[in-house]
Amino acid sequence: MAPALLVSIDLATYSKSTQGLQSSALSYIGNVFTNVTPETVDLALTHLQQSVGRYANYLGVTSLTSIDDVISLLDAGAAKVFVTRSQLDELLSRKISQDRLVLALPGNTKEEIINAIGGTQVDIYTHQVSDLGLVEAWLKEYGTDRPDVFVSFANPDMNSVLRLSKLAAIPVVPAEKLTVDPKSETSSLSVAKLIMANATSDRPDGLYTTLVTDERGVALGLVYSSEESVAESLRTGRGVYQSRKRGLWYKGESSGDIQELVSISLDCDSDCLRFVVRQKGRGFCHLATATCFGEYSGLSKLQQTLQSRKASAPEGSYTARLFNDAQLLRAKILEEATELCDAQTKEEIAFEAADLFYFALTKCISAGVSLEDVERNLDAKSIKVKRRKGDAKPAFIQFAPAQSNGVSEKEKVKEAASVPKSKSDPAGTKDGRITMRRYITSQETPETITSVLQRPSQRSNETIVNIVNPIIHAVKTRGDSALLEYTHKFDRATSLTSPVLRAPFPPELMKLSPETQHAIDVSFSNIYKFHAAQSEDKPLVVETMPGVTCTRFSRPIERVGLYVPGGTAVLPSTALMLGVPAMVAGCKKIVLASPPRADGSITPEIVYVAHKVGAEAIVLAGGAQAVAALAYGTESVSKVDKILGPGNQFVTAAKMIVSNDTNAGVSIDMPAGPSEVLVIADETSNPVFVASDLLSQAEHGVDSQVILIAVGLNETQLQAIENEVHEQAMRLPRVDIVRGSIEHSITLVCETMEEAMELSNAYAPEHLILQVRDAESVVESVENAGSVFVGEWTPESVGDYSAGVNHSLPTYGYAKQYSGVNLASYLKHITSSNLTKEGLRNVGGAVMELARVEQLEAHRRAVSLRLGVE
Ligand SMILES: *[C@@H]1O[C@H](CO)[C@@H](O)[C@H](O)[C@H]1NC(C)=O
Ligand SMILES: *[C@@H]1O[C@H](CO)[C@@H](O)[C@H](O)[C@H]1NC(C)=O
Ligand SMILES: *[C@@H]1O[C@H](CO)[C@@H](O)[C@H](O)[C@H]1NC(C)=O
Ligand SMILES: *[C@@H]1O[C@H](CO)[C@@H](O)[C@H](O)[C@H]1NC(C)=O
Ligand SMILES: *[C@@H]1O[C@H](CO)[C@@H](O)[C@H](O)[C@H]1NC(C)=O
Ligand SMILES: CC(=O)N[C@H]1CO[C@H](CO)[C@@H](O)[C@@H]1O
Repeated sequence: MAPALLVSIDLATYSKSTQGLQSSALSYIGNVFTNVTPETVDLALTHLQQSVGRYANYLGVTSLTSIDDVISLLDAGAAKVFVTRSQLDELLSRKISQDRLVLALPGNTKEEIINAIGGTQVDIYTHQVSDLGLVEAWLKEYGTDRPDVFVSFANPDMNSVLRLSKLAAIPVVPAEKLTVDPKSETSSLSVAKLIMANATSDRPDGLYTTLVTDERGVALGLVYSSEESVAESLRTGRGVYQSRKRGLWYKGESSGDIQELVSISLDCDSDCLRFVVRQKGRGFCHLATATCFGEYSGLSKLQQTLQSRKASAPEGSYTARLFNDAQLLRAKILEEATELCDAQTKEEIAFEAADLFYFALTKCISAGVSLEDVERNLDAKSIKVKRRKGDAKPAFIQFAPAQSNGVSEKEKVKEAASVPKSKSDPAGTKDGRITMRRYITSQETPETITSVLQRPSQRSNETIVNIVNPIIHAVKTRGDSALLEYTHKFDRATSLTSPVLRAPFPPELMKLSPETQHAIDVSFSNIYKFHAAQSEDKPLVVETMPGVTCTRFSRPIERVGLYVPGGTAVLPSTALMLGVPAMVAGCKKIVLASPPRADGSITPEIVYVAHKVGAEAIVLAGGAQAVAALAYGTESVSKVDKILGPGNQFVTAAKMIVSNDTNAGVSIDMPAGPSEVLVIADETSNPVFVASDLLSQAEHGVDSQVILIAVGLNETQLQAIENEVHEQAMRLPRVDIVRGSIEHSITLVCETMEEAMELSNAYAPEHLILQVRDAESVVESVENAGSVFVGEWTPESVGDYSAGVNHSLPTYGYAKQYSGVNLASYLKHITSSNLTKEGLRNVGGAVMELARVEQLEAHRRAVSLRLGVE
């Protein structure tokens, strides 16, 4: 947008007043011209620094000014610099945009003008014009489709300036010749008249449509102006308009909601004015809202809220804490910045960026910096011409190891795989078919087979630990309030006011269809039976020597916390698998934790299970924050002694961390990873069943891995299974997730059952399905597996839900060291010994000898004194 008028000032004069032009009414026009000599370059740089973003600076330099100085001036924020022809050529060759340059003509003869114009598209400045007719003729000839033409006058009188204004030339007029006082003597030029010289009205009443905005450009309302009201506005420095009924309208004169004028400008075709103002009082609208289109939204609204909180924050409010606790604010900004870096989906990124803006703006407002200041700064940076290198400071490079966005190449693949695939994504497909990669073991090296059996890489735990640690710390130190904050944030359950739902649970929170309730009851009863059978009805008693009785008896772990994940699936079965054994074991206090839905509620199935297993409470939280609450306790969450249950990587990391903290005094069930299944099939297997088992695991999540070991199958038989996988997958509602997990899933073709079991034991699957001849006998060679499903009539899903075995199983190869959740997971075994005098005599000699060898004399004497020997 070409300016209507440049106010020419003498830098030396204006720089004497510290405020420069800012205190002058002329700043409302927003365009200043000043001459810079090689001697005043520094002065000009200072001037730019103070005014950039407030008004546009046009600078005229002399032929002696160096190119480097011109570039520095542009870099410091000069809107345009008026230069000589040779400077222009040099600057263009240095890749300075011609939009930032104006060619100053050496003279004003016809030849000089024509020569200068020849072929160039750069703006023109013609200096000290005295022959107005010549310039006028020339402007008319060129029409309006030409670069901007700036004109200064040998004798700037109202008539000359207006004549060129009307031809859309841009007059450059010395400040001392201009006036904003309509009553001043006639030798001065009225700024209002000059601005309005080229304005047009498309209205019968001749008024000018006027848009009023705030400094951020948010529309406050629509009004009308006349040349008179514009003049009054400039004179008073306030928003003054023309009311269609009441004449001149000094906005806020009666209500007190006045406006400080910031700038006045015309739109591209000069038929609409824009007033930028600082609104005072309650707002622009007569309804006392910020704008005539309602209240502010977005960043403007946030700024308004923070500013009012700063003025009078409710005591104890979070914002007040942030204003008063610089350390907390610093930590939040760093935390949110990290979370933004780690965000992946559009929703996550918007969510995290909003959080970061919130804390960043809090920092600004607390220091008296406004959004307007920030945006001025952005604008100033946007017109820099020297490139910033943009590298990160060394202290921050460590947060982004090796690759960009802090994610290593390997992790990138993994992260990408965590996003459900779209229909058009080739992931997991080959020639349009959903298919697992196939390896024939006899044709591959053992190293290849080992490497394809690797689980998909987990995101390095350091990253996760760095995210999880502050969460645990916050919940540990701030209890409920931190727990709620994270739940509001991560689960969007912003309406939640208490993090705990206590028993007895209201019946309306566990309303289920009769079918669902029956299914849960059946599963409950089977799981109960199987786990009750695992209990030892009487202690183990062994007399190891005459009179030496050793006993082992069990006691339930008193307080257990059961984590039931939320997320993409509703998991009442997990609540059953964790809760029933706890109940059978006789744990005194059972607490469930599960992330609430966005409305703050918990699925009724889980509440019902909690009720059936006699849980004391449900903690309405998920993730690391729930684990921390269970481990340390909060005002309303009871501390527990052991935390069990599956979860995502954050839950897993949090469990590892709290179990490692001796102050927490809490243990965990086992390390966990994404779910997995390994199916062994031979020629007796039914391809339909095999494919269905593979897919029932693949639909858990894109992280899941499924493996097929095909024993002695020929091409026809392999094809049959692959066809089924593709066809059944395509009919699944969760086909997009299936594609993601199939992408890192494989088929191994081998010759013998022995080889198949060797591969399976090396992999140590969470679920092992044996669809082979005489499956029962194969179980004997199972060394490592979470749970085994024997024969073609035993799909994995029965174990997942209702058969009775638990489904909380070791994944990620941990089946080599750990058992799945079982009754023993909820028990401690205590031993006791009880000797008769006779017994001590029998065993005493051995004790005394070993105590002597270990030089623990008091140990020895505890026996010798009792036996009266030396
Ligand atoms: C992180 O990895 C290290 C080394 O691989 C391991 O010792 C540690 O237990 C892991 N920590 C967590 C929280 O998974
Ligand atoms: C466990 O605690 C020790 C000592 O506090 C620490 O060095 C170690 O890194 C911790 N391990 C995990 C997995 O957090
Ligand atoms: C694969 O084996 C089946 C059953 O023994 C047989 O019917 C089929 O012809 C074989 N296919 C090939 C390609 O050898
Ligand atoms: C689950 O429970 C059973 C029986 O309680 C237990 O033996 C096993 O270790 C756990 N995992 C499996 C394989 O079901
Ligand atoms: C020790 O065991 C014996 C036999 O098992 C029993 O008679 C006796 O009461 C026990 N003594 C104590 C102190 O428990
Ligand atoms: C009233 C008037 O002179 N309007 C002119 C203002 O300038 C534009 C070009 O920028 C012309 O198109 C108008 O005719």
